[in-house]
Amino acid sequence: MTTQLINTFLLLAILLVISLNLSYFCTKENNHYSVIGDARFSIANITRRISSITQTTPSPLIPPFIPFRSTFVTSPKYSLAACRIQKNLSTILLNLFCYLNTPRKFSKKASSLTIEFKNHLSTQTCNTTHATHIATNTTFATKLAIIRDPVERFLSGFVDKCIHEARNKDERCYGCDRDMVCVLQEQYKRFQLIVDAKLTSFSYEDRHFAPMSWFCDFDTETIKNYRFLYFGETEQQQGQTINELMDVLNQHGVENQTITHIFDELSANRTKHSTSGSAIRKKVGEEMRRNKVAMRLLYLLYENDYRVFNLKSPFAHS
Ligand SMILES: *[C@@H]1O[C@H](CO)[C@@H](O)[C@H](O)[C@H]1NC(C)=O
Ligand SMILES: *[C@@H]1O[C@H](CO)[C@@H](O)[C@H](O)[C@H]1NC(C)=O
Ligand SMILES: *[C@@H]1O[C@H](CO)[C@@H](O)[C@H](O)[C@H]1NC(C)=O
Ligand SMILES: *[C@@H]1O[C@H](CO)[C@@H](O)[C@H](O)[C@H]1NC(C)=O
Ligand SMILES: *[C@@H]1O[C@H](CO)[C@@H](O)[C@H](O)[C@H]1NC(C)=O
Ligand SMILES: CC(=O)N[C@H]1CO[C@H](CO)[C@@H](O)[C@@H]1O
Repeated sequence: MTTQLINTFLLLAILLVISLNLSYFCTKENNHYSVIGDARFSIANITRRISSITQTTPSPLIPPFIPFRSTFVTSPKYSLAACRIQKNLSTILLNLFCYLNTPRKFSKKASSLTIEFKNHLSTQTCNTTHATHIATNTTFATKLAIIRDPVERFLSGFVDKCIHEARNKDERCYGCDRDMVCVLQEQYKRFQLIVDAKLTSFSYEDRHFAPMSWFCDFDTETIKNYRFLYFGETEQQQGQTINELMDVLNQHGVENQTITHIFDELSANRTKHSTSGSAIRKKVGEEMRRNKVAMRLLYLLYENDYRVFNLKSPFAHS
């Protein structure tokens, strides 16, 4: 018991030192979440320390890096690939990469990346845009992953799946009938079973609520190969993410006209792809933060995501 406590404090101390040092470097960095040049603060070094500690100490936290089915999109022409984690963003990524792979097939009028665009996509192009296991493939100089605050990601999924979708499907979210603690408890049990390889088939909910570090073929080594873009909750932060994405396209030789078009599409439709502003999301979010049981379960499920991706954790500690 006491060794566990000491280990926890050690880990916290290490994380504190790392994040203090990182914040010093990050203030000068344009892209806060991309891999930092200094080897001492590489994601590999950070995750290695974490995994060496979590492996020797039995922890109630859901561990990182459990291999989970992931889908990717690629554009070999531009040496670009992306991992699709979040449902809505992943739809955008798919459309974007399909567009990159066949930009000239579309007139300006019929090329909305979102709704209209879908009707004009060539199935063949889109099929070849899909890929598996790109994390170590050197064909792609840049491998993108868009990450989001883990608790905000859960909240957004909860509102979408367990409130909106559950209206028409009683069995949705394990029949919990909008009870967040019920969903979290069930999900915690299921994730523990998955970690112990005791569950062979994954539910719709598992796929939406699994920790981000389970996707993208991430492990302590492959995570180094990714460039991370952070998708924030405010319009301003999301606008910044779109700008960073456009920079990446530019660096990879995508034509200005194509970039301009993609930029206009994403900017015009940005707010529609986030529920962060909705009244119900605000209300459920406030209830969530007041509910100690829900926050404790969220800590168990997602604290390792905060550590792995070096995001500021909302949990005081254990
Ligand atoms: C980890 O950090 C050490 C210095 O503390 C450095 O020498 C080493 O190259 C780093 N390893 C990686 C994989 O970044
Ligand atoms: C694209 O994939 C779908 C199913 O994934 C398949 O039915 C279809 O035949 C494929 N089309 C082409 C042109 O490869
Ligand atoms: C890397 O990706 C390219 C393009 O999708 C593919 O042709 C190649 O087989 C992949 N290489 C490996 C080692 O998977
Ligand atoms: C394309 O954009 C780059 C900078 O992003 C600029 O230097 C270049 O002049 C632009 N080219 C055209 C044809 O507009
Ligand atoms: C995802 O998109 C659907 C419509 O396609 C929308 O109703 C929902 O609010 C979106 N959810 C999130 C989390 O952005
Ligand atoms: C899905 C969606 O809302 N698509 C819209 C994106 O923006 C363009 C231009 O404003 C609209 O025409 C699309 O309907």
